[in-house]
Amino acid sequence: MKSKGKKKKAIAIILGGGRGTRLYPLTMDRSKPAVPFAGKYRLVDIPISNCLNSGINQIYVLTQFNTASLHNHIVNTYQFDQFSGGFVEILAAEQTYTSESWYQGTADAVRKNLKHFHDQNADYYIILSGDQLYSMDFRDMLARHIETGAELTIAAKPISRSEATGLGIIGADEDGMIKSFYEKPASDMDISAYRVHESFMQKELNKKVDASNEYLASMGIYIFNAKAMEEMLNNDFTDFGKEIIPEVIKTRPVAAYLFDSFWEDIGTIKAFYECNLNLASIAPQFNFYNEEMPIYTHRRHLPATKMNFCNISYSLASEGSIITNAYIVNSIVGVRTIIESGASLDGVYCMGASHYETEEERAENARKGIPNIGIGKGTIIRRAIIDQNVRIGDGCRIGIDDIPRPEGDFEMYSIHDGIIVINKNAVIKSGTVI
Ligand code: ADQ
Ligand code: ADP
Repeated sequence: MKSKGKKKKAIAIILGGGRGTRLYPLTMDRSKPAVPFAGKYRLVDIPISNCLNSGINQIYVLTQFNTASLHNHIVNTYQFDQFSGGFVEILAAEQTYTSESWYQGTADAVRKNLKHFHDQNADYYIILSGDQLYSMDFRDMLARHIETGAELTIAAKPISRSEATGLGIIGADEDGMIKSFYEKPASDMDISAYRVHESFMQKELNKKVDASNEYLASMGIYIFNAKAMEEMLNNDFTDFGKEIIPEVIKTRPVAAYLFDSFWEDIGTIKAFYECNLNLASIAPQFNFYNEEMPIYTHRRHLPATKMNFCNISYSLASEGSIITNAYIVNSIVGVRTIIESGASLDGVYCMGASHYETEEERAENARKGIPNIGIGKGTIIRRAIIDQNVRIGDGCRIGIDDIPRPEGDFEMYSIHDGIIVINKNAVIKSGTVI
């Protein structure tokens, strides 16, 4: 029998975050991939689900430190049968905040783990960001990577000039081969030389170029030929966007893969907050209801949410919650959230709780004078993120009164871009005004 040769193999490497300063304080006690998202998911569920939906089941998650919540989530959620060869493995730089051996950047994180990847004997490495919301079949991107003969393919989203500032801008020729690249141009910089080729846009997306789509942004999603990537990392460069890409396009074939569906970087408090709340709107930009591209998460075996005398609209309620006589609008109620009578939420992402308190624990809380986990009676909250296991007492007013709210990190909460973030496990006494 004639051999067909070795089947080509791709493995995925998810960049799980640097020091996590942009999502602080959500990353104070946990690594970024474990940040709760959309009421019942964790951020890492998005890239992992995209991989699984694309037939890729060998997945590494690179993170600075492996927190219990990330470990539990991965171990409890992603289980593969022994014949599939599938795994999701966390590769953490260090367990502590003070170590010098932290990953210095995205390329450094990949380089420090090359041995693990090399041992997999893969043909392609798919590098993904850990803080983006999108749904993509990486097989399409891989097909383009193979068709163009590129050593590196970068997923590219057509954007307007005003969107270009925080992103890597790609200059491609009429065949979509990348000839220039500029990481995060200032808003007043002239980038007209990077304007997308009319014929490339027409051929790939069957669209005309106009002001809304005239530049191509790197989505931070890369497919490398395995051997080429190992060569490209054989230096001291620490970052893909800042150093590796601008360098390799000078000498190697690098292609752009156009992606024109919803894609959003959610790596800042503001973007994270807005993206979450958008999911609760009437016509969300991201479709969680697509059965062909499901987003997977931990099966918790929780009861359905109970609602008594509630007025709830433009909101999502995750399983296992108990909501009594509450007014909730433009909000997400995360798993196991207890909301007491008379509470009112507007523009709130409430992440919920990791467990229910027992009767004994609640009696103990009463003795100590601390609120139970959840949101107390008559408390009103607007424009806030409530992290997990937070105890908010009765009659609190958060984000309601016309008072000065300086930005910054405080003992129990932070304020970033006008969004109040109540820290994980925080205790907010009855009557507190923030
Ligand atoms: P940024 O997202 O700004 O730009 P970066 O901060 O390098 O780039 O983060 C990329 C991903 O890697 C993120 O998911 C981040 O959490 C993770 N990451 C960062 N440092 C890490 C580290 N030390 N260890 C592990 N993971 C780490 C990039 C590209 C741009 C592109 C945007 C698209 O550089 O060209 O336009 O992504 O969002
Ligand atoms: P989820 O299962 O909803 O994703 P987490 O992974 O954050 O939530 O946490 C669930 C875990 O919380 C449980 O598996 C359990 O180990 C832990 N847990 C249970 N009771 C407590 C408790 N009293 N305090 C802290 N953590 C608890």
